[in-house]
Amino acid sequence: MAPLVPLVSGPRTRLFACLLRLGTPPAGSLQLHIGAQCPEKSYYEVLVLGGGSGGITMAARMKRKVGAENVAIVEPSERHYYQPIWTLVGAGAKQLSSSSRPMASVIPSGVEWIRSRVVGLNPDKNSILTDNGMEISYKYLIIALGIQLHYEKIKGLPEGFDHPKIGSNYSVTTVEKTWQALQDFKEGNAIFTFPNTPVKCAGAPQKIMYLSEAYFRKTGKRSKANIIFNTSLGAIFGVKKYADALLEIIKERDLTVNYKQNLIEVRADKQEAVFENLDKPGETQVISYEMLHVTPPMGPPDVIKTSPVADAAGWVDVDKETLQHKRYPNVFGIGDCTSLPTSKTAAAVAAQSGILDRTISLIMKNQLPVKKYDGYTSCPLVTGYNRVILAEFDYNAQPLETFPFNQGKERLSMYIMKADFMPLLYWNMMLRGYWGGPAFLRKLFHLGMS
Ligand code: FAD
Ligand code: UQ1
Repeated sequence: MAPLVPLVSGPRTRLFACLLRLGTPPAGSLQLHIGAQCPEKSYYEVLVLGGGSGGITMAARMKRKVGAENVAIVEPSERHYYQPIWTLVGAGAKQLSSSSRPMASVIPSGVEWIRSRVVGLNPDKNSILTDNGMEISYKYLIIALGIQLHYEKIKGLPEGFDHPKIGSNYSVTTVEKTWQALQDFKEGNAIFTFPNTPVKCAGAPQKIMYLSEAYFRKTGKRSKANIIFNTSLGAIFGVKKYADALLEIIKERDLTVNYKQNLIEVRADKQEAVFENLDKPGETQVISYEMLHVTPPMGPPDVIKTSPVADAAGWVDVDKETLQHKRYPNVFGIGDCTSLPTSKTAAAVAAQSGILDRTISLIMKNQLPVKKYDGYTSCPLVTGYNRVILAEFDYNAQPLETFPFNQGKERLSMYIMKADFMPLLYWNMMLRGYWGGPAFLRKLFHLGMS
């Protein structure tokens, strides 16, 4: 383990080079909140990689701990996205504009926003590299780079999205195409896919199927639609209680589920999808579609995969209880980019943020981390325009329900929570570092029994 000392000469030289490359900015333009491509400093006590759900949440918490001037976030995107609402955008129940805000507005005030892409991690030197040639060093590093989408691993994509009848709720550029395809639907197969990789929000690929079915019913097209869920997995959901409830709905609504079917090609000009049978290598099936919803293959961000912080599969190799890196004690991970063996969701990020806050506080005081993450995650399974089954579970795939009623049932109250209450909680509490998940509510509702 390298000593925790800031770099001095190298980064300063590079900071100068960065300023030269970009030209002299107008006075004051390197201010926080506009975001700076050349950071004000080359060393931060806490450096956060990624300004998504985990990055902003942790920066807000770290600001309270060490002061805003000692925290920086490296993030190239101009906008911050609340991705969970894309399920409803794809179904026409919410506007895409409601899902994002300027990045500047969610960076905690006083925290520096370094508007660059991370291209290298060097944990042995306590530094990272950015795409504009900056080397930034840190005392503590929090990695929150999310999961990478790989539409290009499906032959015919992403260019196939230029054709009609195809959409994907997983990307800001394709989510409205789902809603368009739904409205354009006339007669034929509506196909929904689940790839042969880990994904974020494992329920989302099927939520849009239930919403589409409800839309077809509402618009009198249901009898003309053959609805098919082709999944690479061998089960509908990883937690038995919710899987049983979903299989009931699937039967009731006459939906077809084919297991171990992996989308490998889209011939968008002919409206054909090609699937490989994962149980019979080499066997493929071509299905014509009138509507196709693609959940892309996903994987760890390239920059992590090729760095020393990765595990064998490419994820940030953290302890599953403390979120501290297994080999670099001043490095931590949160969210979709980590090796944590739980379902990758914003709800999980919320719960992880409380644990990580506590872990880092103790490490900063040279004490051992004590608080243990139980793998809490949640997936509001939207099963219609006013119905949600609220799945909540832990590392052991055991239900860990917040409310004092059976969450395995479809409920209007849980739909309202997902569609209207969650966004408020996210923007106003979680991103400000005040929401560490519903464990306290669970204890309250269950009178301290769980
Ligand atoms: P993200 O929020 O994705 O943030 C990663 C950030 O890293 C991004 O801002 C990105 O620009 C930045 N970044 C990437 N590469 C670099 C780089 N090289 N350098 C610098 N920055 C970089 N969760 C729920 O809890 N409930 C739901 O109902 C739900 N539904 C979902 C539905 C859909 C369709 C989708 C797509 C997601 C859903 N999720 C849901 C999942 C949730 O959005 C993610 O799990 C959550 O956003 C993960 O947070 P994160 O910080 O790990 O990653
Ligand atoms: C949650 O905490 C969270 O993060 C803000 C979500 O992401 C959008 C969720 O979808 C859910 C369900 C939770 C859990 C919160 C409660 C009140 C059960």
